[in-house]
Amino acid sequence: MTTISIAVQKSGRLSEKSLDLIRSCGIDFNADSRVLKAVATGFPLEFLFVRDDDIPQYVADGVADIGIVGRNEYDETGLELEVVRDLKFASCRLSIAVPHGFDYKGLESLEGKRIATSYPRILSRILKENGVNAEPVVVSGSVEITVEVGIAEAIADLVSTGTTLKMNGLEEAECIYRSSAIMIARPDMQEEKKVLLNRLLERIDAVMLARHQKYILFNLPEEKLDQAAAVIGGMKSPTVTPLMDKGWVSVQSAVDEGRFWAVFEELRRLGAEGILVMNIEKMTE
Ligand code: PRT
Ligand code: ZN
Repeated sequence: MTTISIAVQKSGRLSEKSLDLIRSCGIDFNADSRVLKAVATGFPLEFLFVRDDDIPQYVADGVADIGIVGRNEYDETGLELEVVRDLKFASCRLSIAVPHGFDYKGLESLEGKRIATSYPRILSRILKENGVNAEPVVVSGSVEITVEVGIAEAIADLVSTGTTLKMNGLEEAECIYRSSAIMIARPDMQEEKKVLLNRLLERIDAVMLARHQKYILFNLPEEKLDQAAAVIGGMKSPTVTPLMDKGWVSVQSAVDEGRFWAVFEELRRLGAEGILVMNIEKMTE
């Protein structure tokens, strides 16, 4: 039987969320065997637990068919694989940070300066696109101390909350690149494996779509139905059921999470009662 293999980070910022996503697709594995390899239950999939830096190369070499990795790690390798999904977790930005007192006015302020980074390929590309000549100083960790110790005048490092920069006396000057976890795949996968990948992607899409929606159920005076439907908007028309109470209906619909509170308040204003809100586990368009 054909199986596909997926490389995921063994331990780090991507691990839990990668595995949660796969578990939400009805695929699990025996946690005890999480050494290097594990065989999934519920889907013909094999896991490979490795360091994130190695994932793009493993996929390129065919050691794994697909992988979950930060876009930053993938872009930094310069490999050309297929990016099949943006999974939208582990979001971060690559930012230029400078010490207090550095008069930063844009990338041109970096002309002739040394910039410490773990992402020299991405940084060089952006500097080049902006016509700035600066010298990337490659360090593999603790980028934020390089200014203090005098090996660089500025840094380009990943930021999520900004706390690390502040703690090291640096100011975030400009975001130059955005990243989140992506799923990469070998471009030359066999047909049978492509079929499996598409089945997996269909499940991932259903989970990801559901994560951004809430299911809402409420009672409403029937005469307000058209207005309520306009407020909800959404993918399809809401389900409406008559109630025993004459002139009242029960309405159900999915609502975009980002608009949820605005919709909620507007429905209250229209006279909605007994509003029930539920998380959606899986969903298709
Ligand atoms: O051991 P292995 O090599 O597998 O893991 P790793 O240590 O290389 O990677 P890991 O687990 O730290 O990060 C994996 C991926 O998570 C990265 O490649 C990014 O795509 C993503 N990610 C998201 C981050 C961050 N947020 C992040 N904040 N990666 C690193 N950081 C670091 C950053 O380098 C800085 O040191 O966190 C610090 C800044 O955080 P804030 O919150 O203080 O701004
Ligand atoms: Zn790493």
